[in-house]
Amino acid sequence: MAPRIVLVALFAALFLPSALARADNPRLIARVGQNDSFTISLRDPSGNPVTHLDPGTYDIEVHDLSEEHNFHLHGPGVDKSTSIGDVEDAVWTVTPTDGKYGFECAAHANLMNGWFTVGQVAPTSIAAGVGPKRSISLKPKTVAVGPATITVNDRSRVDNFPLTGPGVNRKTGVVFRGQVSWSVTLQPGVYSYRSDKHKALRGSLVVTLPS
Ligand SMILES: [Cu+2]
Repeated sequence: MAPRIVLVALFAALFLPSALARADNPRLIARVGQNDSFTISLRDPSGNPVTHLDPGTYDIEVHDLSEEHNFHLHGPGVDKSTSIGDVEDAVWTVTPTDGKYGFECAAHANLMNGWFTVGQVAPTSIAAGVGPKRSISLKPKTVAVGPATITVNDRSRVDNFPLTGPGVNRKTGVVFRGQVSWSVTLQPGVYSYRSDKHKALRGSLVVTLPS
């Protein structure tokens, strides 16, 4: 081989594989603190918010646009963060697997956050009940965001089980007795349940971001 070809081959061996691998990964765009606003997002190249991903390797283009905020992404096998106090652009290559992922600004996690699922995520089981006497219940009272199956045992002819909260508004009938199962997607926030006939029969369910 002529020396020049060897050099080109060597150069290609050193630099091309990573460049090519990077170009092949689907790209996502993370953005936080545009014009120092309290905004945070993770979007696909078309601009749609990421709600679900297939397992695999992704390049995340991170634009931390403010010194007040940062972008923290976490979930199974992934824990990446820009720093508060810096404006920075970065590309993170990450390989999420089945599970729930969250992102937030560490300084304002309650205001600036988001979440998505990757691959297969088993629904959280929640058991709820009303009656037979004047009682109402739901367990567990704190769960993480995502798919959930709520099984309601309605054992009362005089009370029902209504559940309301972000994206959910379901109820059993007052006279109805029996078991029903609701498939829902729980968002961060507080959900409440309260019998339509006896307002004292009530409680709440707290839904948290992925830990
Ligand atoms: Cu912030």
